[in-house]
Amino acid sequence: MTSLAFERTPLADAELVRLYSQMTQVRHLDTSAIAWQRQGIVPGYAPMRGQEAAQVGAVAALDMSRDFLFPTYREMGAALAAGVDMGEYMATHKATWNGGMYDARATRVTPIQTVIGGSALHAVGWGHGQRLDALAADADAPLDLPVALVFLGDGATSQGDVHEAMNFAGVFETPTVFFVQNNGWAISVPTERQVSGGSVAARGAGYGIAAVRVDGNDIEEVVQATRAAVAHARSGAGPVVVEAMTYRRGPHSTSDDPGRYRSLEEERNDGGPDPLDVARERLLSRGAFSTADVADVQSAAEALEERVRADVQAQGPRPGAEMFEYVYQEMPVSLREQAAAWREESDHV
Ligand SMILES: Cc1ncc(C[n+]2csc(CCOP(=O)(O)OP(=O)(O)O)c2C)c(N)n1
Repeated sequence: MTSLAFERTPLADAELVRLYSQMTQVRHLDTSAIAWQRQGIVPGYAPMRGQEAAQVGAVAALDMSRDFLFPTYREMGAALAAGVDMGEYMATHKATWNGGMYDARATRVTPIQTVIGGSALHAVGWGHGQRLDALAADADAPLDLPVALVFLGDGATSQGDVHEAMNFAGVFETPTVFFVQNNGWAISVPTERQVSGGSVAARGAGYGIAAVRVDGNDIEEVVQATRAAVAHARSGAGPVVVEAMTYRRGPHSTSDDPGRYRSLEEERNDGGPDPLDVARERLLSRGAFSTADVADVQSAAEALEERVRADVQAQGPRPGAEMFEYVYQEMPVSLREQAAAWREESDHV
């Protein structure tokens, strides 16, 4: 494996404060979203407790004015860090055909993807286009490419789509960062039952692409490694696999019962240090933060959650006719016929 080197120097205090604040908001929203599901505000949700440092840290390494993010259904923290409005994002979990209500083009965050591994191909295709555009503009200029960062789970790396994506990313040297959150599980299947070859990062060698494995509970390590990966991809040196070792500290989704495949004791022992505790202890021990600052960050997170809950509750159902819109730029005849038939049938409902 070509192992990607990265700096292990600490982040500046102000940056760590900013990232800790984001992680606290994410933790609070995540915990609340599970309660919202129980209260019937959203029909379902995919919790991400334990993955805050991985997601917030990965996005901190990007330039959201020109890079693009390809999330899965578990990337609420990444969306928040990328500046997506959380009311519009949480609409994603209201089970409408629109997905979320946020604007993918303006935010540079694609709609969430529940087809496991599917977005790896989209990210590689987008990046390939960026490279071709840059070469067409000036073939001799040093490359300074927009980068696609695609989030994957460890389970997703068992999918054919991901092998195709990594292979062609390597062949075409696309500016793609495959950011794999290895949270230990693919629903009820542990990593060791579905990833062959020792690690996900080891896959890089087979595709001739650089790879690195990092402690996903340590935000500073995640940021520094992902910055190195983004710089590598931006310069035209090709894709990178970043494997962030995390742990999914709760159920796979609000309809999963993890008690059927792991014990509470295993959950406690295997989780590793809580990423929020790691960041907070570091700030306190450096003297960059007081306990009063911790309380202020928590109050800001609570205020954000109240605003987002009010926004989500205020969103009514979407008009049925919308399901035919936004699919094609020009609606084909067959779809127009379906829309007409649907309208006729639903007229008397
Ligand atoms: C193509 C496809 N196959 C199967 C599924 C069903 N499925 C939903 S989540 C999941 C496991 C994903 O695990 P991982 O990639 O590790 O991500 P995590 O959920 O742990 O974040 C599967 C198999 C799916 N959504 N899409």
